[in-house]
Amino acid sequence: MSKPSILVVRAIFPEVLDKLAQYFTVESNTGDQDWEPGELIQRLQGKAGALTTGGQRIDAALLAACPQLRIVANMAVGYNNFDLDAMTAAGVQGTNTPDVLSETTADFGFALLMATARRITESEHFLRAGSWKQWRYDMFAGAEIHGSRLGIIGMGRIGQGVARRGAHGFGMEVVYHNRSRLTPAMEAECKARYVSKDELLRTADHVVLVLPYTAGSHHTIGAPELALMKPTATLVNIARGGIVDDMALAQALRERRIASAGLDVFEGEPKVHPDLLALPNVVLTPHIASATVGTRLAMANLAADNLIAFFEGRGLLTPVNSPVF
Ligand code: 8YV
Repeated sequence: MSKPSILVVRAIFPEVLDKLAQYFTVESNTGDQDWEPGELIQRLQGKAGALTTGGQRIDAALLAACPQLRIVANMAVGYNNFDLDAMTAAGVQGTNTPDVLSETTADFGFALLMATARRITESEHFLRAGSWKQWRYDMFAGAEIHGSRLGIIGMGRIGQGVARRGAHGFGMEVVYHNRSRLTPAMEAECKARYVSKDELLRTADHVVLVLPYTAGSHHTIGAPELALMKPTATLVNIARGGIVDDMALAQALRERRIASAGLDVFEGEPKVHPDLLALPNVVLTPHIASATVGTRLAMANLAADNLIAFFEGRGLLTPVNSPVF
């Protein structure tokens, strides 16, 4: 029997491509440049499966043009690049890569929080520029981490990881806001207390965003929310671009209405709002929260294993919809 054909839309680990080649006829993106939607559609012709990396929109127009497509395995936990209703209606399975990246991403969230509150990159730029001439009592004096109040919006697996680090590692008082409350046992494990979004924004010393991007979470943090925050507060976004109104944030940072921000994700990335690039009190990283070798390999393997399971007719590991076939 001939192997099903699949498309791998960006470069991934060679060993994962080798594994896929045992089960499929694989076309991969050897140039590793993002394909325009038209080229993606053209390359998907005759493909029954695709491995995507989160940046490729799978919508009704693409699905209509690719009737042979049966499964799209996203190498990302977030799947806002999927029009899930359109996929389900078209009978196309979607999968993602939860769990394998949670702790690594929580580590990064904490690293970004610390770099931002303690002004690490700003002070490094100062040093590299040769500007360090003498000690000064308030030189790069930042905000306290230990003993401060950490507010987490979005309390899934990654949010809980950030909470545990803050509460157990740094003695922070953790408050959170989420669509649904955690069970009392989970709240106890994270030492986290549920509060309203307004209370969180008004009282937290540091706010970390870890919620999924949906139409409902667009601009969760805009000018009105920034106005509620303490002028000494830090804002960290490791979730998705679009959850923060980047223009409103740049204005708040410029006017010192909040102290600083750490951003790993941006509206319209890889473009970054030029106002953010011009500010000293923001730490900017290129969407690397899950980027350790081990975690990225685990993500690629999980996406590949979903494809293999699907075509072998076995249960999917991490499905995100239930189309009727
Ligand atoms: C991915 C992420 O690296 O998993 C996610 O949702 O944001 C990252 O871990 C990214 O989506 C790849 O495009």
